[in-house]
Amino acid sequence: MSELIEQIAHCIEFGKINTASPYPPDMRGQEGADELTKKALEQGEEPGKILNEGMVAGMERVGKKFSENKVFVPQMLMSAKAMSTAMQHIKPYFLSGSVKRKGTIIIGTVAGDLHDIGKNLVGMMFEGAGWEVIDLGVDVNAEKFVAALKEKPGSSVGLSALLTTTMVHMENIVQEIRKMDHDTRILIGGAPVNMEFCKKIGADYYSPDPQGAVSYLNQQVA
Ligand code: B1M
Repeated sequence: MSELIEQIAHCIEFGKINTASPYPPDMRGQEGADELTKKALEQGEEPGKILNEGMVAGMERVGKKFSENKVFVPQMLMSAKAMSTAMQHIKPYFLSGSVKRKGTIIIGTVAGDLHDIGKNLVGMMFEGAGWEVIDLGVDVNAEKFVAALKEKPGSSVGLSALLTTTMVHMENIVQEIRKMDHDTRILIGGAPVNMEFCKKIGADYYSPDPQGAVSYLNQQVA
């Protein structure tokens, strides 16, 4: 891995957003995820590599430390802020610019859950693959998904959950959507869910990553 990508992972892990950010104190005055990501792109590093080996890797490290009680919610928040700031630089590389859309996908992080980084990546990849994306944000309940579907009938739906306590809300959301339109394609993703859970709640497809979700829907409309 290039040194620059490792530095990006380090900044995400320790929540170093940019040079101006005083946090963490021992990195004061140093470049953060913001400047380093820009620099990596300028030096020709591949955006997918920066994302997966830099940003996502840094996030995994902070998650592991949180599990081990070595860091707490404020540190995770700083890491999340560093990651979303850096993502702004790589986003344009994932957007196709094509005007003809393959269809619409309504995405959201389910009720009770505020984790949006994975969901945002999913949205970004779909946009890049030529889909219109309606992003309902975080903490989205069944009513909001159904209302969005009524506004845009025929759309597919993508649900994200990062907590074992919120993945259970997916079932209710799937049921309410099916009541309205039985044929809506519903995809789920997020760390605690899997294909078995997907089948159990009556969703159509589970993907561990955004690319898998995009490939699935692309195949459905091909
Ligand atoms: Co939270 N958090 N968090 N957190 N957090 C986790 C998820 C946790 C695993 C940490 C840990 O214990 N190791 C743990 C969950 C345990 C569990 O339920 N099994 C946890 C916890 C416990 C909590 C709180 C309860 C902590 C507390 O308050 N005591 C709290 C809950 C708040 C709430 O939601 N109501 C909380 C809060 C937060 C912050 C707000 C501080 C922050 C989120 C900020 C934000 O998102 N804007 C945060 C963070 C950053 C994390 C970790 C460290 C990183 C999550 C992340 O962004 N990963 C996380 C630990 C970890 O994941 N290692 C953790 C990077 C992202 C790219 O990956 O979101 O998995 P991910 O998305 C992936 C795939 O899952 C997939 O594609 C993405 C790219 O590969 N994917 C899909 C996701 N959705 C998809 C949908 C698809 C397809 C693929 O199709 C539709």
